[in-house]
Amino acid sequence: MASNSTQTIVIPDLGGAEGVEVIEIAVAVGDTIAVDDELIVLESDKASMEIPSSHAGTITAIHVTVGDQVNEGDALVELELTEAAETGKEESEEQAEPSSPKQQETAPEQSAASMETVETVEVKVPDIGSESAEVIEVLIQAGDKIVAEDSLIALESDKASMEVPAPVSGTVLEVQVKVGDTLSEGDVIAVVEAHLSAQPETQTVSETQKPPLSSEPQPKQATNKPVAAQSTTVMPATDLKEVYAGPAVRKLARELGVDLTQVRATGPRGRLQKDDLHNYIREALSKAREGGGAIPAVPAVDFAKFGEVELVPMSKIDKVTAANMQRSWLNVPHVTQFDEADLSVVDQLRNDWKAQAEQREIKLTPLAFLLKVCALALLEHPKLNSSLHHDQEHFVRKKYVHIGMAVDTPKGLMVPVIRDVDKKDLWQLAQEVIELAEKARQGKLKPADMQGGCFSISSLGAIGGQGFTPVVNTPEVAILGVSKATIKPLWNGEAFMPGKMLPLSLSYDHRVINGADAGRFLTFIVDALADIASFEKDG
Ligand code: CAO
Repeated sequence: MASNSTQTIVIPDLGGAEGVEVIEIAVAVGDTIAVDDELIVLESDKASMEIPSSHAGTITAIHVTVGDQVNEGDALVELELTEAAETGKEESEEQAEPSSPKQQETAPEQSAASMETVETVEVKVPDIGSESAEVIEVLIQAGDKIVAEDSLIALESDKASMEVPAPVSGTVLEVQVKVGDTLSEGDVIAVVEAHLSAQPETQTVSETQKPPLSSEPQPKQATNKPVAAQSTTVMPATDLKEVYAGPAVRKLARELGVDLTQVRATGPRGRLQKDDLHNYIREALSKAREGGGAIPAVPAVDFAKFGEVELVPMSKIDKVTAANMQRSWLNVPHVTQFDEADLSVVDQLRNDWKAQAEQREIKLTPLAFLLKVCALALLEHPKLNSSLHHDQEHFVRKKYVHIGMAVDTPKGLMVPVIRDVDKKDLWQLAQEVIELAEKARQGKLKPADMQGGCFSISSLGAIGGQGFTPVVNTPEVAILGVSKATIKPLWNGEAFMPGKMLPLSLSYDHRVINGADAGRFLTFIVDALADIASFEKDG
């Protein structure tokens, strides 16, 4: 249970560093965090470190923003402590430091004498804030000339990575560690012939007389793996574990589905920053727009060279339709199946119900019958009433039957959805067709009116044509194209008789539906239209 007790978490000892920049904030107001969860990432020009929380609770305020320069003791976040955290800790509601490992003042001591002295120094692992850490990179070799603060090795514990800098300037005599070694505080990293002059080379040199024989440098903490290269642009890593990025960037990459190994880092020492991620996505999108990747771009043509032209702006609907059609066409392996249905019975019924239609003031077109039989077909063939789950490992079977109907409007193609088609009678369906088509043509459809479709019908029957291949309205998996019914001679076994034949085309997503499924589905529709009188007695 959450309690109302609050705690201000402040910036801990930063090893004497001042004005350290906040480069990432890994939490947001409302987040519930545990002890040791990362709060922010700080980065000076030399090192970066994650600041973990000393308490568990819910974040109610964040006092810093990216780019702030912070010092020890600055307020970081406000936490509303969870009950467990309160009882588990003795701390009052005073300010508390995060439980970050402290960076120690471990500067080498150096002679203030005027003559340069040469001493052999064992450089040891300093206090690294955890029991042990693995060597992930060795940046020196015997014979190297180093100056104080040069990085010697990079260590990584389960929480953080850090570079261990040289405490003195000199020549490396011997390196005693290799990548993969597990080191603890006090282990010898290297033996260095230290050159100690009267003029201190760095500000970390103290005033004492002699350098210690063993020297503990100060670790430079970094989130994840630091990269030795000093260049500002680093080639993408090949392994995600090799990517040098903080938790906030990793989280963002996960949310956006970006493979961080593909992203070029521009931060200090090859650190991946949020901007790198944004640039990567921007580039990918612009490549896609230009038809990058596998799709060759269509060359721009100056049509005016060949005659007079006029530029007509695309409506919003035109643009949305273009994007949807391209997405569907590129993603869905389309197959189209054709058949013809005998519309004689439908026509007969429409004729029989003429008086009723006039009385109800509803125009009963073949479309209402098609909606009805498609709903029956979807109930009978649930594979067609499904979508591919975005995990690509499941089909989503829908227990409802909502059917979209393509409507031609002055502003472009719109597809309003008729809900629960299976539960409505022909008159209700005909009424809804009229109402939705009217709403569409007047531009009065709301987004909700066009959502939730399971299947679509595109009827060009009143316009003409003998057949077409409609594009699946993905994530639906099939669409029925309806062309113009015409009178054709039908052989009844003895003679040719006139029949009104309706051309139908069923386009389907071959990832979800195979030819046999589609064949059975379309045959069901053809049969049901011929037999509609048996289950639609009076509409
Ligand atoms: N064959 C022959 N005649 C047909 C027919 C068909 N398949 N379908 C409809 N008709 C007839 C109707 O019976 C009506 O004739 P009567 O007035 O004599 O009864 C006439 O054509 C006009 O019908 P309608 O268009 O008013 O009504 P509808 O229910 O058939 O269609 C709607 C409604 C909204 C679907 C339609 O108006 C429309 O917009 N169609 C275009 C859809 C489209 O653009 N599809 C393409 C999408 S993919 O690019």
